[in-house]
Amino acid sequence: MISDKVKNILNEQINKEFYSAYLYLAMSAYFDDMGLYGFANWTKVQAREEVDHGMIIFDYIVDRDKTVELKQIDVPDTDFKSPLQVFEKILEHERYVTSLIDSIANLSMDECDLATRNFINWYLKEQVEEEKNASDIITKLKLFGEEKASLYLLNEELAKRKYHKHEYS
Ligand code: OFO
Repeated sequence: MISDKVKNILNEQINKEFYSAYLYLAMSAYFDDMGLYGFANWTKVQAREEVDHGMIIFDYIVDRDKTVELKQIDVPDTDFKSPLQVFEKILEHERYVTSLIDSIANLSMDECDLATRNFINWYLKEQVEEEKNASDIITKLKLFGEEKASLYLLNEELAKRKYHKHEYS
């Protein structure tokens, strides 16, 4: 049985995941404008994964016989200055999302909701990967710099990322 408190925080998280999708789409458009199509691809694939994250919570609320409440999605920040600054924003954002997931885990324990506590483990693992992905790219951007030749090579690498539907397991 999900309490109203847990239902509310899960509904909030659907909104945050869709906001994440918006944010990554805004970044993708920025990279596209710069002609960095590989960076644009990477962030667009990430946006699709964020939609999957939101939908997994959507389905969980429905499966638990509770009401999904869709809220207004904020306009994403579009103050982008360079590829490095964008990836620093990504890391900062993903750390924030990790803190939200931690709050869901803590609340589900407080509410003795072990099913939700177990459900949210998938997101805890996912966040470790999300933070690592951003921080690995930051390391490369710092190591090789943002000169044209380095950006060209990283752009080629990021162009290879393919979308795979994220499913709860
Ligand atoms: Fe859904 O993990 Fe990123 O934000």
